[in-house]
Amino acid sequence: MNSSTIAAISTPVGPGGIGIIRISGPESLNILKRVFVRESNDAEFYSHRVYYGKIFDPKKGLLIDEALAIFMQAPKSFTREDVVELQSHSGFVVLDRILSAVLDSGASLAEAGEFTKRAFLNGRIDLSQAEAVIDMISAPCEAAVHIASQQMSGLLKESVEDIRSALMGLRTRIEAKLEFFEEGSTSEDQDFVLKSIKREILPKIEKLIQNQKDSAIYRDGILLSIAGLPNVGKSSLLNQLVQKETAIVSEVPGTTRDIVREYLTIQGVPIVLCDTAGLHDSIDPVECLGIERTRNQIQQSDTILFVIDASRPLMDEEKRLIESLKTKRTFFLLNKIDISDKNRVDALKTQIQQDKVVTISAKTGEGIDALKDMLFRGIVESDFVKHHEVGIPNIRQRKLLEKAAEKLKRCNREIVKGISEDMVSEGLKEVVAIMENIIGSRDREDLYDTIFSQFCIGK
Ligand SMILES: Nc1nc2c(ncn2[C@@H]2O[C@H](COP(=O)(O)OP(=O)(O)O)[C@@H](O)[C@H]2O)c(=O)[nH]1
Ligand SMILES: [Mg+2]
Repeated sequence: MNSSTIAAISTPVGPGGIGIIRISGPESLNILKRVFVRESNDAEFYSHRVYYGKIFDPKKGLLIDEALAIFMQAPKSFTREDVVELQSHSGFVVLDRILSAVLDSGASLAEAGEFTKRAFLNGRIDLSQAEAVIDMISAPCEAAVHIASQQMSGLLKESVEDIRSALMGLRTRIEAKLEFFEEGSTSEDQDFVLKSIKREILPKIEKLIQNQKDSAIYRDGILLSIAGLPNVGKSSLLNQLVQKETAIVSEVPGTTRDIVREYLTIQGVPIVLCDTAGLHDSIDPVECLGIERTRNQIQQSDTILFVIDASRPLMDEEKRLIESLKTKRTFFLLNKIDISDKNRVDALKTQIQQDKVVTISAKTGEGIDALKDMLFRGIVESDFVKHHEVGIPNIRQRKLLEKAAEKLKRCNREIVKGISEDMVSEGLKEVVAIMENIIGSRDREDLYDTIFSQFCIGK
């Protein structure tokens, strides 16, 4: 346990109904008694009860604010230390004065993430759970919150521990042979290790890596670009999807030159939506620059919305573009159906010959909900969030898992070549160490400092 007592403002700074100051460490209760005065003058605080009183500046004896105080006796608290929470009115000056009073009474200012770090160092949570706290705070959408909360419950930790103990089992088997039989292990043992790695351990690691890849869209969102010839209604579509007049809509072709970005979520998936300059041969140098940017943007995007004006026949240039988009996930949108007719739309569909075709009117909003539905189904191909059982690593953990998989594959190749048992055992030991770094073995100060410094102060 840490001997110092730390404090910080734990709620966002700014005017608000309630602000919370959190204190953690052995002096928490004494500090509470120094700054907080109850109406009844009763000095006793029972754990996990809420008390009403007033906070005074202990140096000057001045009243700061009325407040509620909660004392949480160790180990039943977030940090497993004695914790006090003071709930006052929010507002920068009030909270700052209370924090000063608490610091004057014996606490030191907490560093970023120090509360969570203590929870980790005191064994309340493992590293993957601590990282889930960061993910939870910064989750951009519901699905990301869901992933983070699963992580906090320790699902990944269980999977990693499972893999770790399987590896330990293999090591023990080899080591035992090395200890007791001079002639070393038999080819039967080597074969057993080889098969266990290949059939049991590697698939588990690979599943975790895949889970991280699949979940990335929930954490980072996807990049969706609207492309097409000038004047087909790209900017109108962006405005319709985000329900505001972000991009300039005009009947003058070549209006949009720079890339316009907006953010939206479709059923919890964060999306960065980009409007681009219309693609065509232009002689205007500024427009040409815009078109160049559009081409780069298309390259970088996860998915393209290719807009076609359905009130006129397909242009040759459009045919070429449709062909060139074959390698990208593209949705083809037949726009302006409010001024087109069924025969023309059907003819266009036959010409385009793609399955992801949606008819819309960016002007009236017709077909936009169907488009959103189709996008969601097309992008989130699996029922990923609800149906994974082994936990979802973050990018740091995925890198370690990839390293582990690489080492195991190498280990297997070397077993086939006939390396010595102690080399195999050494290889397995390295992979066990990697597994321990994923969940954290509580003695890697350097690693923790980097991870916890990503937190905000007060968490
Ligand atoms: N009738 C009709 N007009 C549209 C529709 N979408 C866009 N427009 C019009 O087409 C013109 C070009 O639209 P804009 O969004 O600027 O196209 P962009 O050049 O592709 O970005 C404007 O006059 C829009 O009002 C639509 O669905 N129906
Ligand atoms: Mg435009």
